Amino acid sequence: MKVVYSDIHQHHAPERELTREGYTPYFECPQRAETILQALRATPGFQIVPPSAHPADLLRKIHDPGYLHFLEGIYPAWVKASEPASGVVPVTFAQGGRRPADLVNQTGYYCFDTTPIVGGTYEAALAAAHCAQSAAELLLGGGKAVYALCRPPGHHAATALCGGYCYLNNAALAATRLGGRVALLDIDYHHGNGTQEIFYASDQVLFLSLHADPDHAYPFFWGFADERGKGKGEGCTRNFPLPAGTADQCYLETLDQALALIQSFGPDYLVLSAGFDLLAGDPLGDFAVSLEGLKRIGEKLAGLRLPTLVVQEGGYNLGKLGGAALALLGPFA
Ligand code: SP5
Ligand code: ZN
Repeated sequence: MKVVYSDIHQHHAPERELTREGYTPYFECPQRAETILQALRATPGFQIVPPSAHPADLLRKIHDPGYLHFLEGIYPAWVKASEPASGVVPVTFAQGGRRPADLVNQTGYYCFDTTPIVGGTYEAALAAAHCAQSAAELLLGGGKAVYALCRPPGHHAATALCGGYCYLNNAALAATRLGGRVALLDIDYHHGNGTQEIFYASDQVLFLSLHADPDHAYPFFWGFADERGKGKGEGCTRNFPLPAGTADQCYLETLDQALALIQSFGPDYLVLSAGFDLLAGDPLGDFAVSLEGLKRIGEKLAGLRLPTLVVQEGGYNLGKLGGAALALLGPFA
C-alpha cells in the first residue's frame, strides 16, 4: 500500500495551546506522524511516497478565498503588529458578525476555537493537503487503497473556519479530487464538523460520522443525530453520537449501521477520516476501543471492496499510534 507523507509537517509545532486548564503542551505534535511513519517503515507492504506538487485550484473548491488569504498571511501580519510570536490565538469570536478589514482583527472571524497558528502552520497544512490530493490521484490511477499520512489533521476545518488542530480539510479535498459518488466515513473520536459543513448540501458525498456525543464532548455544537443534511443533500449526512466508555462491541454494531447506509448509497470510492483517538487510553478521548477492535474496523471497511483513501486525523496516545495504523491498514494491504 502506498503511504503519502511529507516531512514539512515538522514546521508546524506550536509549543502550547490555550485550554480550560490554561496553557498546556500541544497534543497535536510532530511526533504523532513520525511514530506512525516509523511503524509503517518497519513493516513490509508499505511504500512511503512524497506528494507531488499541485496547483491551488482544488483548495478554492472547498475553502473560501478570504479564509485562504487569512491562513497564508496571518502569522507574518500578527508578528509585524507586535502580537506574540509564539502564535496567533483568537480571543474574540465573530459569531456571525462582519469581517474586519485588517488581517490581525480577522482572527476571531476565521477561527472557532483557540487552535494556534504559528510560523510554519500554513506551509504544513498545505503539504498535508497535497498529501491528500496526491493520494486521491494514486487511487484514480488504479490503486486499491492509499493512506495519506496527513499532519496537521483536517476534519474540523470548514469552508471558512479553522479549529480543533485543523486548518485545511484534507479528507474533503481528497473526496472532491476523486469526484463521483463518495462515501466519507469519519471514525475520529471527535465529530468532523468541518467535513459535515462542506458537504451538507451535497448529494454526491455521503458523510457519516461515529463520534463522542457532542452533549459532553468537543466540538460540542455539532454532530447530533438529527443533523442529516439539507436541500438535495438531505439524508446524505448521518451522525452516530456514542456515549463515554464505548467499547468494541457497541462501536462495531454502530459501524454496521453506517456500512449498510454506505452500501445502499452505492459509492464509487470510500474516504476514511481515521482518528486514532477512538482508542482506549487516548488523552483526549473516553472510548474503550481496543487495537483488536480497530483491526475489526479495518476488516469490515476492506470488506466493502471499494477503492479506499485513508486520511489521518487525530489520535494523541503516542505509544499507540504506530500499532493503530498497522491494525487499521493491515486488512487493506
Ligand atoms: C483532530 C482532532 O482530534 N482534534 C481534536 C481537538 C480537541 N481540542 C480540545 C482540546 C482540549 C484539551 N483538553 C485536555 C484535557 C486533558 N485531560
Ligand atoms: Zn479527534
